[in-house]
Amino acid sequence: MSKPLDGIKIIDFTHVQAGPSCAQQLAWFGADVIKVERPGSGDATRTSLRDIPDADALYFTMLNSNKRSLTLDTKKAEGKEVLEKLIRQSDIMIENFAPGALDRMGFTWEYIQSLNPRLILASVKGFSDGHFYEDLKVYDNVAQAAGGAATTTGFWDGPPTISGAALGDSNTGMHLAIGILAALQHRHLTGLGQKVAVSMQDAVLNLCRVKLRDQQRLERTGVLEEYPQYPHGTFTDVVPRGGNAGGGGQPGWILKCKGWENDPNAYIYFTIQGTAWEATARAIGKPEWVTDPAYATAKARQDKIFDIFAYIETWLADKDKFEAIEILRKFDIPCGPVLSMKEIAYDESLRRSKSIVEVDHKVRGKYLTVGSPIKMSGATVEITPSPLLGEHTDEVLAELGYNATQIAAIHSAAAV
Ligand code: CAO
Repeated sequence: MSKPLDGIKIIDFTHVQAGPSCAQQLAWFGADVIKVERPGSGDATRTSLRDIPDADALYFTMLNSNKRSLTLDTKKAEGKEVLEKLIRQSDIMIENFAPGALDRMGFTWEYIQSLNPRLILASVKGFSDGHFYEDLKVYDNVAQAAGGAATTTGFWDGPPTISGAALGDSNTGMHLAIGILAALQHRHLTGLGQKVAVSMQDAVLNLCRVKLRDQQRLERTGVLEEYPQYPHGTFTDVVPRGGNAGGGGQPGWILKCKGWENDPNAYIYFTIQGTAWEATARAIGKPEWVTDPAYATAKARQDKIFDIFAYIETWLADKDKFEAIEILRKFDIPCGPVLSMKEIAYDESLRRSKSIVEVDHKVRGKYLTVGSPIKMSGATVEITPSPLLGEHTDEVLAELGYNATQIAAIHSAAAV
């Protein structure tokens, strides 16, 4: 079966997570992705948080599947020449080095365009060009802090909190992939490549847009009715942390189920959907709340929403999270279990949908990784293991037209 990006060649000049996640997604769509790494060391994630001595760490293997690895010292003349050849023959180059690093290497946007005007150059930086902090090196958590995620995550009596989801990293990578695909389509129309840039701060902010909504509502009305602070607490002029409240106007919270005393994940997320109140009241054994004026409308329930959640927790006390969902799903109530990473790793549904797959790596053996979250009827994604450092160097150099003697010379120059 053909793949959407068959025939597209990508130079993956990225490292750590934000850039690699983007290039990996495009590899899953069928692009030929050549990861360019520094000889001897490669992407720092090959050795970060290793669980098996001398084997590429999971951090690397889970972000670099379906790629080939080419080692090149792009600060040396021999390496630069190879990179130039690659640029001439490729469709896309993705990079996420520190601000200015590519220019310092000699590969300015102007120079890249002169080598190949059809090439799309896609970059991740912490902050946008021209931003006050444009020169900063940035990892995920800084972007979460600067993009609105940290200030709005956690509880009102605790500090700003970082999400476990890589909002600054893989999320930025996915934004970049969208930009690249749009630029590819634009190239069909114009024949020209362009520069696509996504800052990690912007990518986080894009996911925090409802909090920017709330800032404006707060400034206009002084309160945010769906937040736990309303109506009993107080508001300042800044959007507060809302704990586990839902952001869409339907009250929701994380509720304890049977076993919560010993199991940190014995919880469900429960939403009291306005239109499902009758079903909700019946499901939790309070049919009288359907007609009782103190509970019948969302407005009437507002000042006692946490009493209602507390009651639902007493109803949940003899049901584990899966039993609770089995009951609630029959009433069409929007809800779901809090799943631990262990439950997710062994979840049969996720294995069936290939959202979690097992792959066999030459050195480390079998490991789990995520599959493509994007499913397409016209193409399937087979996840292949990540490459060893430089595994495809000779193969790629030969494809670029180098003969055995020239390849040997490139290797010895890199070793010096
Ligand atoms: N050959 C020769 N030199 C190479 C090379 C290669 N194949 N690959 C990289 N280098 C060089 C770079 O040119 C750079 O050299 P200079 O400092 O002399 O310009 C050097 O390696 C270090 O690159 P770096 O500054 O990007 O790496 P770092 O580990 O110091 O910083 C990071 C890492 C992620 C903080 C930084 O790259 C960054 O801010 N990137 C942009 C934002 C980003 O993507 N962050 C998310 C990372 S995922 O959490």
